[in-house]
Amino acid sequence: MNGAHTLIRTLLGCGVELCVTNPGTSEMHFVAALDDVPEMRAVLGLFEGVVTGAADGYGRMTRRPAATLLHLGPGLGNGIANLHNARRARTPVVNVVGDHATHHLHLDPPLTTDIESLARPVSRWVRACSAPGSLAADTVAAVEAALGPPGGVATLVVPADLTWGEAGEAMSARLAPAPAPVGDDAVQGAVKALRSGEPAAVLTGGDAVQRRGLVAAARVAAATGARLLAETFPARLERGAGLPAVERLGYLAEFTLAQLAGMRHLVLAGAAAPVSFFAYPGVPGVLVPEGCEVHVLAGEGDDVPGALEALADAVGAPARPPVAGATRPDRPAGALDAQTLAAAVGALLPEGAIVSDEGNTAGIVVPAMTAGAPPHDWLCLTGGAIGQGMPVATGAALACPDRKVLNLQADGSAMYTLQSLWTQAREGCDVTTVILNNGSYAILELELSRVGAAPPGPRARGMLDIGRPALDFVALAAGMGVPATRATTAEEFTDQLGRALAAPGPALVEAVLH
Ligand SMILES: Cc1ncc(C[n+]2csc(CCOP(=O)(O)OP(=O)(O)O)c2C)c(N)n1
Ligand SMILES: [Mg+2]
Repeated sequence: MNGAHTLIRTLLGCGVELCVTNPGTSEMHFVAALDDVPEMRAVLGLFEGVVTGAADGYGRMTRRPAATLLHLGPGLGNGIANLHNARRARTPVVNVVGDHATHHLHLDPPLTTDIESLARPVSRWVRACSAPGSLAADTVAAVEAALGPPGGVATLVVPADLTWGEAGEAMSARLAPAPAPVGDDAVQGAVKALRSGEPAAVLTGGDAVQRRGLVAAARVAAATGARLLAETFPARLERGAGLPAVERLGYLAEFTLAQLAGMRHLVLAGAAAPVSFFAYPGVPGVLVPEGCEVHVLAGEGDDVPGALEALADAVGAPARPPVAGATRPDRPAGALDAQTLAAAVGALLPEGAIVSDEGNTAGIVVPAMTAGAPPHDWLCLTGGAIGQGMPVATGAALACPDRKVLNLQADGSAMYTLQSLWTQAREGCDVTTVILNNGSYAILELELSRVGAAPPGPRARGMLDIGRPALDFVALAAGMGVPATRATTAEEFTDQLGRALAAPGPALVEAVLH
């Protein structure tokens, strides 16, 4: 038993059962030890953004961390965008980064870099193991830090010599840190605001947008007439027929301003007060309207569903709130565009599906068209760093092998972490990927005009056009072992989506949009 065994067995002893890896020479003892510890599932990603995004998707669904295994600073650097999204999603992740052996580091060999500085902005906890005797305790501390409410990325840097030498016994710990209960002051403050008779809204986020929190928030809304809202990009939203419907704030500042217009009270439950994603000339950054008072019912790390239940009881709310009815759009016909694509998804979304949504502009109407579909989960682009959808879909499928994962995937964002398909094929992940192929960075065409830049000339347009040459997603998927078809009409798309959803295992449908 060497340090690698100690590390892996301690992870297992703390409930970490999946390790998503992209290893290098400094992680070879970890890799070798995997054969001795078959209880640890090990999954290979062919790029670190796949690894970190898959850990995020897994953690969003299980609320238990997966471990990563990354190769020194450059490997971590490649994985940072999706660690950023995981941080914004408050997902527990144990981010294991290998380093050179302690006695080798001072030679400054080519792969040497400042790993901790790279890790810090995306991690709530960073520790470099420095002694074999503390490897097990450091690993327990990493899992504890990842799980600490509301959850986050804990980075453990492990020098190679600690994995090949003796590091003592593995440890185990039952870690289930509880969120902090919310004080009565906060509840009473919200009661007062919601009973004021003035227009009010409850803005939910974090774990307030899963069943328990949503039911409580909808009870509050039913009792007080407050508007029920959710943050723009929730990490995991439970929705569909039988669940309370919640309106998400819009991505564009103007939309959010319109949604909040006239509000005098905004009660925050697990969400931050809304701000604009970007600054635009003449558009405010803070999106809380003037004259609207913000009341924090429960914040990050608090027991948000518990606080909402206390609030619901305090306002004498009915036990059962109104819920979304079961309705589906008809199967669409005609041209394949954002509208008909959304109708097809609404007509076919299976019960219990997990939707990894990186549909971007072309996916904008899918939420409305699936509001009455059977209950499902919706995973959003929490941190705005694109290239999340395919890895998160992969991790969600690893977490929930008995559920169908539907990845709504815009073409430009797909090209960041397309290698996810290979992992899906190798692991038999039950993921249907829909590529929304509009041949463009369409959102940036819109943003270009919104920021007040000069009208685009041919060179500027060339930076936003990804249709020259046209990407062939059917061929790209086939090249990674995922069966794929291409649809150019609504009828073709609906047929192909139905077939992909009916068959187990990975499949891809390329929707060529008009
Ligand atoms: C990591 C990262 N790089 C770049 C961007 C800037 N960016 C935002 S949207 C976008 C293009 C999205 O294109 P696509 O996924 O095809 O969606 P569409 O806009 O066409 O709906 C880019 C490059 C980003 N948000 N994150
Ligand atoms: Mg696009």
